[in-house]
Amino acid sequence: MTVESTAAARKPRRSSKRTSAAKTPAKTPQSSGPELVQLLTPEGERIEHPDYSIDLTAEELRGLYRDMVLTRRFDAEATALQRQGELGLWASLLGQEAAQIGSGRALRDDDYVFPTYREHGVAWCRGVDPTNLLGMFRGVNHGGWDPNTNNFHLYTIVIGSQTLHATGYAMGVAKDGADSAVIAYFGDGASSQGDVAEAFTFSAVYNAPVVFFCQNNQWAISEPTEKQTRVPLYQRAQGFGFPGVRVDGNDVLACLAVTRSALERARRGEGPTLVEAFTYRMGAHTTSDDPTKYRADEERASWEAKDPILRLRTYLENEGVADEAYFTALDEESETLGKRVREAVRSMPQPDRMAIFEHAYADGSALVDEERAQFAAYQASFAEEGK
Ligand SMILES: Cc1ncc(C[n+]2csc(CCOP(=O)(O)OP(=O)(O)O)c2C)c(N)n1
Ligand SMILES: [Mg+2]
Repeated sequence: MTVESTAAARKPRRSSKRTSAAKTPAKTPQSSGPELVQLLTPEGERIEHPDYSIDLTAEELRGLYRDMVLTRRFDAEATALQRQGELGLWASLLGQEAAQIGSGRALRDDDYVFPTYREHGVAWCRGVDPTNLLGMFRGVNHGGWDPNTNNFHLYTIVIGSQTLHATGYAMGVAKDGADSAVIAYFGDGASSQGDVAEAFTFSAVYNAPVVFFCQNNQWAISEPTEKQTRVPLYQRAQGFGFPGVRVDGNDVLACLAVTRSALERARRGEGPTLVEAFTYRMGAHTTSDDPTKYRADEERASWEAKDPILRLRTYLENEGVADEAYFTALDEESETLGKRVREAVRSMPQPDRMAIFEHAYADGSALVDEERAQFAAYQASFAEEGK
């Protein structure tokens, strides 16, 4: 936000009559300008940045492209499955592939990830099988994977709370003397939560090796970012005493470079960094939402021109890094993935009704035992009635 627009936003309104202009808060974020770290323009042109450089092999570049394409394909399949009644709900990551793949590929195996409910691309990078993400959305399990297998915590729906989990975990990593890092994903809306402010405070004071990766996708359901903040989100870090950086969240190279640098800083014991990945939620908040009720088609269209996958494809083609045969083979791989996901979802077994009582407490609880017994008796009553 510019100084002028901040002032405009604070100016008292002269008339009590609400005009449409008064309803629309001043625009906070800029999507370009010197503060935005970018290494690949929307036109697919490679540019340099004085603080962030990256040098990838042809294979690594193709790998990033493949990750984004397969993640988008998986996401489209999940949306379709919800529409077919196979999933109760789905939170699409459409448009956020570069932010997630770039940051996800910056991680080491021993780093630990605390995601929201939308980090399907990061899950992919961690090696969590995409079908495992769907059980919870189908309502047949309570998580779907063992977090410690891939150092990828379970999806977290309580907005912002995972930033505190990540901070506590990172403080533990530091106490262990390990040089691994922790990354917490959250959204622009979550940045308004007290949990996030507490996580910032604790991580700064304890110099915790954590990267706060905020995907500013411009919307928190129907609330635009400018209703969450008077300053660009990355600038919030300054008040807590650690660096903040805004990266083009649709530029996979920049997201990789910036996250890598923040993780290295954490490993060196220099504490947290806030990365604001400036991106856009191309789809609905979830399949239960209808964004046409609160945002204009032109907005989406303007972001389509910045599509993260198209710009990398243009670059790969222009540089001769990938040819037609490569893209055709990837299309086939995408279709195979879609088919595998469809089949896996449709054949997921019905859940064990008693499973909800498991894993609530590591050492059990008298109250949970009582509830388990009550529920078992209730279930058994149906069998009795049938006799
Ligand atoms: C503590 C809490 N408050 C409210 C909600 C309801 N809720 C679910 S998603 C959401 C918006 C989150 O927006 P943002 O942080 O920008 O993430 P995005 O969905 O855009 O990825 C809200 C308010 C919740 N899940 N948890
Ligand atoms: Mg958001």
